[in-house]
Amino acid sequence: MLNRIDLRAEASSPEAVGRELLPRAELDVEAALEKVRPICEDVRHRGTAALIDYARRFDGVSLTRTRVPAEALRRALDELDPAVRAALEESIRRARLVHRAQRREDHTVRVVPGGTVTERWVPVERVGLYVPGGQAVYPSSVVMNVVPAQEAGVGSLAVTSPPQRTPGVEWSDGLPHPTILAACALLGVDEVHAAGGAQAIAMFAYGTEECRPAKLVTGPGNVYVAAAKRLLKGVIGIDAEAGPTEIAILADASADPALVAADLISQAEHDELAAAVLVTPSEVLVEAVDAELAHQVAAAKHHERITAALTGRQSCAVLVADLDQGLAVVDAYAAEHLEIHTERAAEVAARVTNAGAVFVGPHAPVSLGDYCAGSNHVLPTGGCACHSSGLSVQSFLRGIHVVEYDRQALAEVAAEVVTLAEAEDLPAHGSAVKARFEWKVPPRQ
Ligand code: HSO
Ligand code: ZN
Repeated sequence: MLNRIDLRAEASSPEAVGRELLPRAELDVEAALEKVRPICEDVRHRGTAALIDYARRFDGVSLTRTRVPAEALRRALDELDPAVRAALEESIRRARLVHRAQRREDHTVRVVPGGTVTERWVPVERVGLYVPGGQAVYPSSVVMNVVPAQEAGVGSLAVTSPPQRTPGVEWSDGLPHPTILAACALLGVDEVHAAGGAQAIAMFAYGTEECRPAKLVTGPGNVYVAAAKRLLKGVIGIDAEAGPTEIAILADASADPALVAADLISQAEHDELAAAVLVTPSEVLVEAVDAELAHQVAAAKHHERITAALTGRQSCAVLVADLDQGLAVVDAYAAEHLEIHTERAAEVAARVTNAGAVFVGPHAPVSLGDYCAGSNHVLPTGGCACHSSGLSVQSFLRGIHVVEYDRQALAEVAAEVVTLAEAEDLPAHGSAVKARFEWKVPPRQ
């Protein structure tokens, strides 16, 4: 089922296996830019009226406002299935444990006597969190966005998610999915908007009558959301342009093919463009996983979507000469999620340098991380794990350097500042320091 790529004859140095080695799904954000530009401009000028028009056009619902009434949030929580509520509560509890530990303390370094630099960690004042709708409903993404923002101390939080019709729940017509509303209520988020796609990002960037502009927007979305983030990056801060989800599995002959197949399928379930990549030195394992896939995919609820993802060019089984080469390949690929199914998995995992999150051994599937490990599931895709991290408390903080020098401490380093300023041909920089000491304004001619 998976395309085969045989790298056994290739060199295994990281330079030799570049980022482009394995194919990735093509996500044409550039093409989407032209479509989203007029939408964003429209929201900028017409605010809520534009959002209402797009909700009719793209979501097929008629709204009178975007802000979800408090009563709807309360009702969604009241009507939430108790088992789902308990599971969300556990997910929140674990996520809080991990994210609370990410908080940063301010700290002061005494550089010289009389000269200090303090790093002050300050939360972003207002944040907009995007929760996708579409093929699936993601209350878990509410948790993964809101918990780190709250733990960072963000004062003002707004969630947005596309308006929709939920069969059997008429009161929520035109609102985000009731489970999304319930998750917001559970987390104490009281500002929720019914807006999706590029127009929702524009709402956060420019603000509307109902939604004060935010300073930062986070959360995954489709290609139009990614395009709007790219377009509005100067107006509002963004976390990342999320692409289709990816799972890579580094496995040896000790791996259980049924578990490997189940985990590949679990992420292929998201999207036809999702990538499932198996990297292994064992041909026997590749055969066994393929047999398992054929069997398990047929029984899966979303088998069409899964088949499209697993047979797409972005998914493959990669044969490597040994685990060293396997590590070089997965590092070059820099997957959003990387599972290690090998002997001494923790030792192998410790050698990985590029991955959004690493899942070690047979009892840590990606699905655990998607919901209840305590880790965050908003992770870098498309190879961005080689330079970026997943969402965390840090994503919602800024470190501000506060510089305090007394006269003596400044005097002691004045010559160096002047020398460097002159070396850069910026003498006014040096003059600003000299002005504190002997320097006088040259007399008028
Ligand atoms: N695997 C997705 C997150 C998710 N899975 C949400 C299920 N619900 C991207 O990391
Ligand atoms: Zn998932």
